[in-house]
Amino acid sequence: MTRSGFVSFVGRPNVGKSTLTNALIGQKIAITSSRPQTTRKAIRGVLTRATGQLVIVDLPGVHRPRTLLGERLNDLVQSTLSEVDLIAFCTPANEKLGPGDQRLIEEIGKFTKARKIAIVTKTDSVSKDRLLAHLLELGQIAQFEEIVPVSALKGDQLDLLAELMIQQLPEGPLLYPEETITDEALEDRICEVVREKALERLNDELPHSLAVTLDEFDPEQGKIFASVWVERDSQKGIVIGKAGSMLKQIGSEAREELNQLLGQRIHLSLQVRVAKEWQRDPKQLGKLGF
Ligand SMILES: Nc1nc2c(ncn2[C@@H]2O[C@H](COP(=O)(O)OP(=O)(O)OP(=O)(O)O)[C@@H](O)[C@H]2O)c(=O)[nH]1
Ligand SMILES: [Mg+2]
Repeated sequence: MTRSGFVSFVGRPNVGKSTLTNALIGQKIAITSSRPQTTRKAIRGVLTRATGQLVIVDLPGVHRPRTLLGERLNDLVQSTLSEVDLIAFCTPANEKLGPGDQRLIEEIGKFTKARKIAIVTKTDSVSKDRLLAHLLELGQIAQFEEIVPVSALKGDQLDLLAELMIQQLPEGPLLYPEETITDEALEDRICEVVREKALERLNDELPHSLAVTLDEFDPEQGKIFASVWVERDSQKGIVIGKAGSMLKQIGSEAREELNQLLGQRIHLSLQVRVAKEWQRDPKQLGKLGF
């Protein structure tokens, strides 16, 4: 008999949830970056093993919302947590457990239907002693079925984590065909690749102000037309850069990855557009897919 069900990864922004999702699935399905608040939707990855099937739901990092977008993302986290079988609280080994973690652990406790485990991420970035102290402290502040230290970067303990998570699931048949890795639409993945490249290139508040939409995708011709949205006119110039240099760089990095994703040489055309204060405007949010 196999086990199957859903686990969601929750934690503060930037703790490595999406990197871990990709490492477990063995393919990049979620974009990642060194900037907090990279993930903006629930991304599902499917992991099938002899013992069962685990659907990983990677979520946006939980933070105090300062915009309508932030509120919507927190709502998304709440509604997802009410549906999953297992909640995996993620906390990085190289940061002290703080009030943000404490609050989140309390929040998670409200979802009584789900079992809870803790994942300590980025173990490669600390000494053994520090990791041990972190694990002990975590064990003291809350009750988890398991506490698993991992490094997505080094691939440490990933097999063990996958198996432990499956063991927490109810018995049941596979939910997706065995070869499935994600149910993300190709169109959405394309937009996310472009956003990822822009995120790492841009500074200050700009990463938060970015959104990407697809205007046209012609797989036969290998042509992609996408829009990079910013919130203010002044940001438009920054994204375009001197004589278009910034946008060119973002475009060429995105194209390289899209060539691989689509398995063909593609032509990518990016346009920078302004959606005034879109993170706070319900109408604009709707237009951008939130
Ligand atoms: N050293 C180290 N860094 C890691 C590891 N996993 C993730 N990171 C880095 O941590 C940063 C954040 O990673 P993400 O996976 O985007 O984090 P996230 O939790 O999904 O962030 P949000 O989507 O903003 O909530 C990136 O710079 C990653 O390269 C790891 O195992 N070791
Ligand atoms: Mg993420």
